[in-house]
Amino acid sequence: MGKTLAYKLLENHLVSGEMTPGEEITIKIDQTLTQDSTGTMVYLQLEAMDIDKVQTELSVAYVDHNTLQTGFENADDHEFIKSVARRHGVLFSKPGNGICHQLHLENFGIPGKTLLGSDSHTPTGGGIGMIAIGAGGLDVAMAMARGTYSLTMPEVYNVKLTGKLRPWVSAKDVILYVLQQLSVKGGVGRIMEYTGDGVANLSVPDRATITNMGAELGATTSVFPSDENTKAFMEAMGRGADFVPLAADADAVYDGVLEVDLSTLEPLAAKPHSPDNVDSVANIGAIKVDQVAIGSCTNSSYADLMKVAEILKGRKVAPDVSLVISPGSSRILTKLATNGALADLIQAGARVIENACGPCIGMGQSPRSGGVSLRTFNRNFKGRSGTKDADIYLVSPETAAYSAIQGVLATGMGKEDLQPVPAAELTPNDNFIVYPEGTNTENTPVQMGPNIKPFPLNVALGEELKGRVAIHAGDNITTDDIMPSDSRLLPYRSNVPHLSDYSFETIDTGFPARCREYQSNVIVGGENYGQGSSREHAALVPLYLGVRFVMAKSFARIHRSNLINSGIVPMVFVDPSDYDTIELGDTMVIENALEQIQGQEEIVVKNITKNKEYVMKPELSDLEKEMIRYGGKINTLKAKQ
Ligand code: MIC
Ligand code: SF4
Repeated sequence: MGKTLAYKLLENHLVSGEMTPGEEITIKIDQTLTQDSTGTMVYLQLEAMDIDKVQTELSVAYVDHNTLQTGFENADDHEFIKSVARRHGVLFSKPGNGICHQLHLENFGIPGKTLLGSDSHTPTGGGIGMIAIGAGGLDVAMAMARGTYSLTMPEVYNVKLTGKLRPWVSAKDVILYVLQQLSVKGGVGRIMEYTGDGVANLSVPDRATITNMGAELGATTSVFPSDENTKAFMEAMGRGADFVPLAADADAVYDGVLEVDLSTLEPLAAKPHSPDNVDSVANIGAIKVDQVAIGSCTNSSYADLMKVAEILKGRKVAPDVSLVISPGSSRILTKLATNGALADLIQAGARVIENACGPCIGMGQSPRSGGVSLRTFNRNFKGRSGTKDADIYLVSPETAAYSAIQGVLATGMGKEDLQPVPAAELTPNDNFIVYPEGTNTENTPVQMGPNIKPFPLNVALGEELKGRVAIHAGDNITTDDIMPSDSRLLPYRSNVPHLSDYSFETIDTGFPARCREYQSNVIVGGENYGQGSSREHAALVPLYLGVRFVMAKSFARIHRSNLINSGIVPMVFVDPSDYDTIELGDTMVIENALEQIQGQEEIVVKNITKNKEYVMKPELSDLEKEMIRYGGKINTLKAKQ
């Protein structure tokens, strides 16, 4: 029986465990990346582990999220990260260099290697045949300290591509189509592996757009083969020597398949407020647009921005539209500046902003109240733009640029020609990277600004776990709901006490006060609880607010791990209809908690208020049970030292 590419790459890195879906495996991690909004926590945790040099082949600390610097907080965080990076042999990418995932593809990614990143869109690296996985900060800190990562062996799901995209249809439409078919939980417990004749018709930036948004499917990661297009990309980045050809066996067997004929796809859009709420641009119709935002780790490549420049050249952004463009990297912006495309963008009326995440994470450029914003980004969760009542649509760069001119949602398909963008070499720019060179780097003093507060720690599991239901939430609750992020809050990513006042702000402003009143708390959620980002603040803030366990219909992968790393028990309803019988304020208790959680597959949670009993499954591996027992990962490490 032939092997899938994902299986081969994992097998090459296997340290322990059986490679059967659902079993826990430990793999060697070759590279790690962090970004600044999760990075401060990662490096605080790394410091707590008391190591000298990192154990990976390469670790990079990027600064791309918190670049507004409206006060001292962000700049202090940057200094902190830079000092710890130097101390432990980590490369530091200065703010302004670009977005971590784009930069990693350009500068450091290598086909066949493993990459663990403290950001959910780390699977962008799957575009060049890496096994690139997003994880919580503590897992990334551990990977730096030990060079390994443990995960549940996923199934490998095949997306088989045939045909060729038509002009005005792009990689973004491919992944929006997959999301429409499979939904935001369609990838949970899976690696999405792309194969078929159609693969050869997609460039690396196209593939990276698709693997990037595999995060929105909830997938563990996504991967493309490494082929002639990969070679061309690596050469254009000045790294031809790093190319390695990789593919699945011809007779590889998959756990499921979705066939996509690229030549039949049309321009699509994800409507508010979920990336899988997809319809065609034609069906949605010519809705009036207030803002168009082009960029993010999904669609800020050189090819994307050149398509945008071609569409805008010699034309004018509609009077009622604000068009904002954030290039993915310093290399890309340099190329646009030297070939004249930047002038075309500005001349048309575009606002070109810093090479960073920017509006994608609500760091500036919030749309007007009740406004409509078309974005080439990957998430359109309610409130994420910084404007609670704005309607965000996710679209391709082609659709975004054409709509910016028309002032309404529109595609140029069938109306205008659009030429493919020829590949171009992007001159390397090392001047934004600080290398940890020299002797005695381990003596570099750690720079801690006053905004950096210690992270909360749980306590060992007691005989009884008891708490009151502080929120009864619905399906697909995002980490943006649990711990919102925007220009007000992102500067406080190293200050959990401050963040705690805003938890669940978008859906229930009473949550923090209720938690403080009850003191010991329970969260109840629906399907896919904790989807979205890797931010462990969505676990650390509830921990700080006294949350002891979470009862849900199902969990998203990274958030579930973050809860366990914090010593909070995630549990799944055996009978999902139990969910409906629970109300806010109910008192829940797990008797003999230690014995039940450590020993049994199914445990009983008593609802004392309603006099009911619920059978729940914690579904914990042996390592996870240990973490719950000691009260989280850090406490486990300490206990076992
Ligand atoms: C996001 O896109 O939501 C983020 C901001 O990049 C997060 C990380 C974070 O919350 O810092 C992610 O995707 O993991
Ligand atoms: Fe940055 Fe947005 Fe990508 Fe997250 S999704 S890494 S905020 S660009």
